Amino acid sequence: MFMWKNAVTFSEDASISSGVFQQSSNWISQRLEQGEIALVPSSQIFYVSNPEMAGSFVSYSSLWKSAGIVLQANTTDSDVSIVRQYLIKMLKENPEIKYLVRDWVDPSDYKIFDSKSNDELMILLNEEKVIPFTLSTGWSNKITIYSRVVFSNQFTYSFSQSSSNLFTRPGNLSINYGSNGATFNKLGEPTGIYLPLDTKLTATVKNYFTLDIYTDLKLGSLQVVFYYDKNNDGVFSGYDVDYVKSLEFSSNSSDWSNNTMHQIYGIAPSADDKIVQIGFIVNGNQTGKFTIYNFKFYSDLNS
Ligand SMILES: [Ca+2]
Repeated sequence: MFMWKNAVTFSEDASISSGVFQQSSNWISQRLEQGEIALVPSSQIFYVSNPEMAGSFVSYSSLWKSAGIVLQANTTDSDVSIVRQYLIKMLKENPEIKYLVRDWVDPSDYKIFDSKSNDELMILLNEEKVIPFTLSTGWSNKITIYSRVVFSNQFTYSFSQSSSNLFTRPGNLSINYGSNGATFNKLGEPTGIYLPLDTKLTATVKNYFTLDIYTDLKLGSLQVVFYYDKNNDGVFSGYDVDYVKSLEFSSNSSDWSNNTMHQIYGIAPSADDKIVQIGFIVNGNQTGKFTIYNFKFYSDLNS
């Protein structure tokens, strides 16, 4: 009874027709199997239409509290990014999560989803249903229901120790390996580490990666290069036979800031041929230190 009363109060405060929540709640309730849950902005409001589903709706607005961050007008981007990281971790580590509901009006939601963080949140969510509504003020908005996309970690490469696999350009580049990754001195020319893969990666499915970096370079860019094996001999056979596709990250586009550990995220370009090598090349003519750590590669094998 208590839950019911709270929920009704909430919907009146939000000035939103409770119909959209009811519709969302019904849609999800019809699709959740035993033991599966949906992350919703406020679980109380979702119980109203389907009280028998109590326990299947879990509020993620409490993430703010878990992250120790108070949501207020001057909440900083880095605060929001911490909360997003909590949500990402939650999505990655809890297979029972089937859906996530985004309320485009709810302030705790708005901050999390509107942030420009370069991270994997949106690749983990697949849009299933959009329910538009109009507020009493005349503003139109919507509720979006996402399903959780299940990615599996294909491999993690820590770069914490030397390996006979790795090679560099230029060839005599000195690298320090440690528990926090590989650090090399960027020369006045493109400087890179290359990782030929023991296990070839399928590029026809949806793939993404994360990589931790640390640098004192103010200018320059990091190119993550994927090498595709067109002639299918298991190695990169040169540009005239095989081909490459790359992603570029730079301090200019806020992909990193100096002297702080930063995680970059990117979607590996899809292709018909397998990925047989990955290169990490720092471009620009500035010299300085560049550290790469924990390259993690994920695939949605069902895509
Ligand atoms: Ca080849």
